[in-house]
Amino acid sequence: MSGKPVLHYANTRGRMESVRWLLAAAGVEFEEKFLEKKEDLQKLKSDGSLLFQQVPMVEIDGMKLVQTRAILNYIAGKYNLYGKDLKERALIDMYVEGLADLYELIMMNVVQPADKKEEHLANALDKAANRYFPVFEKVLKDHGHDFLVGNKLSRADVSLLETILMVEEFKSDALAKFPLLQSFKARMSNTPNIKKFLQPGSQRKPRLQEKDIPNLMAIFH
Ligand code: GSN
Repeated sequence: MSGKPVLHYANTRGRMESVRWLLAAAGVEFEEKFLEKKEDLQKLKSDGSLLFQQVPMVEIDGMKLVQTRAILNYIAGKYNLYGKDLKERALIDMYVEGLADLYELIMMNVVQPADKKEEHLANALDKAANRYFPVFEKVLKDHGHDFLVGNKLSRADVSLLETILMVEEFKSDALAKFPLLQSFKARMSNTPNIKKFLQPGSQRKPRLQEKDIPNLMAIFH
């Protein structure tokens, strides 16, 4: 046993990517076991590894954790990325949940029917520009520190960077009107652990393409 966490999921972003991000930001090395076909998922199900017969599943500290949020909460707590008290944790939770809503909206664009894709994307980008990004621009301004909560890195900062980069994949100038988010992005991208994760060859996964969907459907449905 190497002692490293082992991530069980398909070789795609999906629900596991935020787990990869959080571990990488915490400087934790991890292994991945990729499900390549339905039988791989079936095997995990039949050997009792999946509490709800679903992945993501992460083997860590002798546990087989499932449910994405539970996994993220555990990693954030373990690696001190979850605030210093309940109030900081509440702020972090609000920021992370808001970002998760935006992330999911953008992520779902790939599965929209062809005649709805453009409208769906326009709505998602409008929400980014007019609902979510202004919130974080203001938080950075009012809070006055390099980080969203307290004066140290938290999982909220990691989620914000992950989400910004995802939005920029669809609209490269999405931060044009948000100078503090621009400097946040530059600063965060240059912290050693994250810088490493952003380099080619890391365990970060590429944006999901329409051509990848049939493979995933074959595993999960
Ligand atoms: O967030 C979570 O981990 C759960 N609330 C949902 C997990 C989930 O939906 N897993 C899917 C694959 S990821 N796709 O979106 C899954 O394991 N499906 C297989 C099945 O038999 O349900």
